[in-house]
Amino acid sequence: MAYNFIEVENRLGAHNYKPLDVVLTKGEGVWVWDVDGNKYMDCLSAYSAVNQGHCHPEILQVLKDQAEKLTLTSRAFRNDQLAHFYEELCELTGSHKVLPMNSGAEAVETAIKAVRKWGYEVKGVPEDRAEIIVCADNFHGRTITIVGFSTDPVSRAGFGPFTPGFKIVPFGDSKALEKAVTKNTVGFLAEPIQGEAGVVIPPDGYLKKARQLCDDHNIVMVLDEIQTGLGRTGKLLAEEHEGVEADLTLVGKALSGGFYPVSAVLSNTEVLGVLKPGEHGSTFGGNPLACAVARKAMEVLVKEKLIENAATVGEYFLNGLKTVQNPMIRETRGRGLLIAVEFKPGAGGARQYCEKLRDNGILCKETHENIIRFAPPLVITKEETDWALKKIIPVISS
Ligand code: IF1
Repeated sequence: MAYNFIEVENRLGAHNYKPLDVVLTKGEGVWVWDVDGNKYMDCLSAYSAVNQGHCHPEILQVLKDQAEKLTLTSRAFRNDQLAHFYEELCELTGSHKVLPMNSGAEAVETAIKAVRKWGYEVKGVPEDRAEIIVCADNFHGRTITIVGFSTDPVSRAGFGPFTPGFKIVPFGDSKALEKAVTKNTVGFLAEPIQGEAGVVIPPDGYLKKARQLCDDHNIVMVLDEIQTGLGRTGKLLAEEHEGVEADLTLVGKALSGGFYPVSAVLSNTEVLGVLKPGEHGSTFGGNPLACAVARKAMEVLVKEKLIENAATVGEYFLNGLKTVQNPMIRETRGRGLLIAVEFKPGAGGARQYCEKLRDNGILCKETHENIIRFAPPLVITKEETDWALKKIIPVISS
C-alpha cells in the first residue's frame, strides 16, 4: 500500500497548520509536482521565499559547492563569504551596515533590540521606557514579543504575558501615528504593504508622511520588507514605490531564493552601531553556506531582471484577474506579483476556491477568511500567466 504521508503527518506532527492536501516532491521554476505526478503552478512561492523560482540551477550549484567546502564556523571566527555577502547586499540595497540572522522573526527581534538600545544610548530615553509604534493587522513573525503586538487573536491569544513597550495604531493613518508619538518613542515598525492582512496597500503618501514624522521626532523608521522586498512588488524594495528610505530595513525569505533561512537587518544610520561584541548574535547567522547562497540569490534577481519582470507580468496578471465579473468579489488588488482577490463575507470563504484551484493545477493559499493571495515566483513568464489566468478565471467567476 502507498505510504500515507497525510495520515502520518496528522498523527505525529503538531497541528499548527492546516495545509492543502497536496504532497509535493519536486519543483522547478514556477512549477511543482506532487507524489502522484500531478503538476501545479505554485502561486504562493513559500510566502515569497522562492522569488527566484524553485531549485534555481545556479543557486543550487553554489549551495552544493559551498557545502562541500565549509558550512558553519560560528561568528567566533571569520569566514571568507561574509565580507562578500555584506558588500553585495549593501551595494544592492544602498545600505551602510548589515546584521545577518536566519529567520524573518529573528531579524524583527534584532531590529527591536537595536532600536531600543539606540533609544537609551543615543536619543536619551529613560531606562526601560522606550516605546515602539506598530500597526494594527501587522504580521512580523511568531515570537512572544512579536505576537504580543499582533492584533490577530489567532496569532496572539493564549501566549501571554507579553513584552511591554509597544503601541498599536491603525495602518495607513498618519494622523493616528502622529498622535501616538511621545518623547519616549524610539521606533516605528511597519510593513510597506501588509502581506498577511491581505495585501493591504496604504494610501499614497503614507510612508512619506511616516518618514517625515520619524525625522521630525527623531524616531527610527523600521520597514519589514521580509515579504515585500527583493523584487516581489516590482521594485527591489516596496518602500521605493513611495520614494522613502527606512533607517532599518528587514529582509529575509527570498534573500536565499528559498534554499536556506537567511535574513538581515540593513541599516542606513548608526542604529546598528549600538550593538557591541557579545550583546547580540546567532549560531547560524552569517554562516558561509547562507552567505554563498544569498550572494547568488541576489545576483540571479538582478541578472535575470526578475524585479522588472515582477512589475510587468504582475500588472498583466492583475489586469487579467480584474476582468472577472463576480458580484461576490469585493476587490482585486496588488502591486507587482503580490496580488489578492478579496471576496465578500457571504461568498463562503476563500478556502473553497483554493481547493478548487488546486484541483485545476494552481496552488495558492487563503489569507484570513475571504482573501486569496496570488504570488508566483518572479520568473513567471507572460505565457505561464496566460495559462494560470485560464485556470483561475473560471474558478473565481462563480
Ligand atoms: C507562518 C503569513 C506570509 C512576514 C513578514 C516577518 C515574517 C513574515 C512581513 C517572519 C513571515 C510568513 C510566516 C508563515 C506564514 C507567512 C505569512 F501569512 F503568516 F503572513 F508570508 F504572508 N515579516 N511570514 O510575512 O518571517 O520568521 O517566518 O522567517 O508563520 O506561518 P519568518
